[in-house]
Order: sequence, then structure tokens, then C-alpha cells
Amino acid sequence: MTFDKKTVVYQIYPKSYKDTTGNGIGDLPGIVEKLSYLAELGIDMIWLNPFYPSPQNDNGYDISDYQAVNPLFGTMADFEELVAKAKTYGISLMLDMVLNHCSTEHPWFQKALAGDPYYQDFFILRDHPTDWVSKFGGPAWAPFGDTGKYYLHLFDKTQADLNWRNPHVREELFKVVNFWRDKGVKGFRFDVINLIGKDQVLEDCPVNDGKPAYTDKPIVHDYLKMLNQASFGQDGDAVTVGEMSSTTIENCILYSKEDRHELSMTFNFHHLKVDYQDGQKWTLTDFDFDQLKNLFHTWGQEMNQAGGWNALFWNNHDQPRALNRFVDVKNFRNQGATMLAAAIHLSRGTPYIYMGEEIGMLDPDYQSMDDYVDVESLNAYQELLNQGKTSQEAFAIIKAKSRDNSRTPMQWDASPNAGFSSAHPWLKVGKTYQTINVQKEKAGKIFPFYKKLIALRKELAIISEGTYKSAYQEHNQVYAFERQLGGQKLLVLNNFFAQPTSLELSDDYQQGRVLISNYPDAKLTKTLILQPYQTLAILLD
Ligand code: TEU
Repeated sequence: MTFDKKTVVYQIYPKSYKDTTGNGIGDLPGIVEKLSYLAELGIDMIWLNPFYPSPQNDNGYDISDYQAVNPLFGTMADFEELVAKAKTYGISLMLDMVLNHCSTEHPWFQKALAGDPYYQDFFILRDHPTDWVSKFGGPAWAPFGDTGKYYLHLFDKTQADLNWRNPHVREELFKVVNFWRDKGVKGFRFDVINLIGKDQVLEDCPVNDGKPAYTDKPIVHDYLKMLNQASFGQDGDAVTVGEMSSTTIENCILYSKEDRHELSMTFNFHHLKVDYQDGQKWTLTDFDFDQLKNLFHTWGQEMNQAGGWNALFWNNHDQPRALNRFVDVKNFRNQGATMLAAAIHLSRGTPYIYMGEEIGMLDPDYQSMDDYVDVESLNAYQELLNQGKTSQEAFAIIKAKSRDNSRTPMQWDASPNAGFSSAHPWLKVGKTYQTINVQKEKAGKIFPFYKKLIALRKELAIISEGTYKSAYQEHNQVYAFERQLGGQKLLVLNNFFAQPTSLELSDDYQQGRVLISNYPDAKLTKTLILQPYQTLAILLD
């Protein structure tokens, strides 16, 4: 048995979804309160970002206890209630497993620091640091107490990398997954899981900040097989997704191919780097459509041919809102949001919706650095200044690229704090909440369109199971693909620009039926006109 290919996952950043206690921080009971909303949307699974005890230096990705609920978010009883109530709506939970590193406040690290050799072997300690750079800036090594040694931290210095070579570490981490399985959790999202395999001997690597030295090492596949066997692999219908940092198709095929018994699917980020200048995040430039289109086609086709499976997404808690990146939101927010949605929901793979995407939420439009809280943004701002940028230039980059862009409170209605909380929220609400909110958008264009896309995936096996092939690959405005299942075909056309365009439709598709479009009365003529940001899917039975 394998996972259900009709699954649609909805990601919730618990800190920002709904606050029921009036402390300005979202909580688990807040999610329970919104289950009927999620059921109306039609999603099957909720991925929750970490809600475990944590000093919150990286918003919960620095875990100090893997098997408890941070009181900020509620209690274990609240979590159990969430699982039980969600089940009555046919919704299951996907938890975030941050197994590459733990907080330096975790007892394992504390015991190691206190001199216990058993726990020292839980971490990656060396006499001499390598030249690797932390993903949050600065060196990837920090002094390990006053021992004269250094510990590895690929992220913040309070996030110490765990030593997966040590079988005791693996055993502890597998226990964590099983603890949550026992609570009825059916899905797992494994944070930066392709970084867990570090070599015994670590060496300098001047290329790309050291990434090749620790990314996608062959041993990761072995560890994933062990993890699978020791935990979720026993469930049969588990849904697992690995977050793969700077990965390759070859590896993602291996991670997600069913007969390999590793994971159900993989996230990769190549398509969200098409607006990076020279591969650098902290730059400003327009997105490169050809690059985006070619990436989608290469990944879509190669994963298809080799039996791999993609997680499909535009947004998450680490990304600025896709609408701000890919769409002229001033003039075409509705059209752009629905086109982006169709471009992944009708494709081959499992779609993920990030909270607020279904109502077309935008970046918050902050006016000052004081509004930002994310450690990565604060470090990057300093680095940009150090590089000689003016504060205005640096701010413009943070504003476009900060992870806080997507972490702002969910916009429920036009009341103060967007109906998210009765108190001042931990992160400032986005500027547009009075016009863009759930209450308004339910009767708008975007929410109903998402609902329809999700329903279509349930109705038509060609969407959940069909093959993927590129179409109109040379078109300079349209990202198009064709799905096929048995004798059925589905052509999906997406105009990624604010200008209309046209293409020649083949005779058979002229006889097809419009399955969905974000413009009314689409006519299937030989020369087909696509309006700004139009999406059009044509079914051939
Ligand atoms: O993100 C992994 C990761 O590589 C990100 O740091 C990403 O490169 C960056 O955010 C883009 O600028 C995961 C989590 O999703 C992220 O929230 C955590 O901070 C990180 O791991 C460490 O656990």
C-alpha cells in the first residue's frame, strides 16, 4: 500500500494562524477552531511547523524537547484534541521533524557540554573547524564550551548538527517519530533531511560555501531506509516529504521512488531561485520565465519517467509570497493567484497550500527594519550593510526577500489584528488585511478556485495519477503541460504575463472540453487567445 495520490496538504505556521489565549501568538486550539474552514476548502492533511519546546531562536526549528508541546502553543491534550477533531473532518496531521540538528538547550547538548562523552558523540565535534559557511551567515562552527573543540552548526549557532553516524542518535530520533505516530500522526515533513549524512573526515570546501561537502551524501539514502523501516514505513499509508536543500533530480528520484522505501516525495527549491541574481538570495531582479518553465519541465518529466514524486508548492514559511514575486498584483491579483494555483494543482505530484495562499495574501509591506524578527533577515541586513549597501538599499532587499513575509498573521477578517488575535501580534499584520481576508475572499475569486482545483484532483484520476509531458515548450509566455491517463488527455495552459498572448490549438483539443479556467467563456478556437495570467485546462476524453 502506498500513500494516496489525491492528497492535498495545507501548511499552517501555528504561531500565526489563530490566537485563542490573547497573548499575540497563535496556538493549537486556534487551529481546532478553524478546522471547519479547512474542511470547506477540502484539504486532506495539515502540515504544522514545529510547536515543540524551543528557545525560538529560529522560530521553533531549534528544538529543546522533541516529545512535548511548547506551552506557548498549548498542551499535549490540545494536540490530542486537534488530532481527534481533525479526524472527524477526514483531515490528518503532518508534523515537522527537525532531525538534522537540535537546540543547544536540548539536554543532549547540555550533557555533552557538561563533559559526558556519550552525549558528546551525539554532535559533530572537531579540533579544527572547516571553512564551511552557516546558512544563516558566518562560520558553520562555534567553540564547544571551553574544551578547545568546535561543534558544527549548519544553521544558527544555537542549532547544533546531530551525528547520524552514531547509532544511538538514530535510535533516539526514530523514537521521536514513533512517539508522534502513536499519537495518530500520519504525515511527516523532514527538515533539511538531505544534510544528515556528514563524512567521517570533514574537509575544507571552498565551493558554494561548503555545500557539496555535506549535501546529498550517498549515506543519506541508507539513513532514510533505516528511518522508514523503524517508523512510518510500518504504516503503509504514511505521507512523508523530505525538505531537500540544494538537491538534484537524480537524488530526489532515489529519495521518492516507491520501491526504494525512503520517502513519499521531496521538496526542492530550484523553481524559487529564478529571481535570484547569480544564484544569490539577497539580490533584486525579475524572475526568469524561461528558467522557471524549463525547471518545471525537467523535474516534471524526469521524475515521471523514473517513478519519482514531487511535492508541488509556491509558498512556505521560508519564502516571500509567490504572488509578489511572479505576478503584477496591483492589476491582476485574482488572475495571477488562480493561474499560479492551477499551474501546480493540475500537475503531477502532491500540492501544498501555505496558509493565506488560498485567499491571495501578499507580503506585509513593512516600512521599517524594526518590524522584522527573523534571525536570517536580521543577519542578512547586517551583511548587506557590511558589503557597502546603503540602509535604503539593504532594506529594499530584506523587504522583498525576508522569510517574515509569509509568517505574518493569517488574515481572517477586517477587524483589528485581522481577527487573528485580541492582542498585539508577535509579528505585525500585513497592510492589506482590511481588503484581503477570509471573510471577503470566501465570496471572491481565489478561495472558490482553490476549492474547485482540490475537488477536481479528487474527481479525476488523470490529475492525481496521469503522466506529465511538456507542451508548447518554446512559447515565451506560456507554461504548458499535458497529462495523460489511458485514453484521456489534459492540456494545461498558463500565461505567466500581464500581456495577452496566443497559441495554435491542435484539432483534437479544439474538440475538447474546458475543465477549468480563471476567465469565463473560454472558446477553443484554432488560434487561442490567452488573457493576462489566464489559466485554461482542456480535457479530451
Ligand atoms: O529550511 C532549510 C533551508 O535551507 C532554509 O534555511 C532556506 O534555505 C532559507 O530559509 C531560504 O532563505 C528549514 C526550515 O524550513 C527553516 O525554517 C529553518 O530555519 C531551517 O530548516 C533550519 O531548521
